[in-house]
Amino acid sequence: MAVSLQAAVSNTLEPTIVATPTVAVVMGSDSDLPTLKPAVSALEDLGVHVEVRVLSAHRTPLEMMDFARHAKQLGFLVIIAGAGGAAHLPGMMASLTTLPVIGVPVKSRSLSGVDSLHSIVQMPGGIPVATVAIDGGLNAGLLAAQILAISDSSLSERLEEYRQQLHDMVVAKDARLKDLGVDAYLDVMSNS
Ligand code: AIR
Repeated sequence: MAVSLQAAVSNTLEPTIVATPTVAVVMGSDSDLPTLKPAVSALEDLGVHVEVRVLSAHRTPLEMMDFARHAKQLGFLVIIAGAGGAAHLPGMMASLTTLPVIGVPVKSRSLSGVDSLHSIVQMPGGIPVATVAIDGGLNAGLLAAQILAISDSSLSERLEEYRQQLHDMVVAKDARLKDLGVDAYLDVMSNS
């Protein structure tokens, strides 16, 4: 999907120019990148343009605000925001833009991501964040693609193909399990 090139107009920071951006994948720390990588890969595999940024609601609040306020002008259509612990990034981004925001709770060391999940999912009425599972980067990417596919029929077809591949994979596993039996199937699984 071609989106025209636009520069951000910012009072506080230098404008960022993004080439044909569609989905912004933002995270509170680079330590969140492994969780967000499946979102980036899924979108790129589906031919969707992605821009990836580290923006912390607590450590770089002004940069986070600037990006969220200008995301629409920059040409983004959907924002995926991942954070862990006191994970305020998705909600704060959602409060600053009417673009759809998909929140990804990142698994934290102390509380296994339940803190992140609760911080993201319990938004007040009026400011929605579509929250996926803890470490649900892949589904965030797919959900963003499904939102874009509403107005992009070729992307919609690629998503149908992806679903068909998922279906065929499970059917093949079922046939193999029937063929090998439980013990041999588990042996093959543990050796692969
Ligand atoms: N974080 C960063 N700024 C605000 C928050 N909530 C989160 C990051 C990361 C966690 O703090 O999203 O999941 C730990 O970050 P770090 O940089 O210490 O690894």
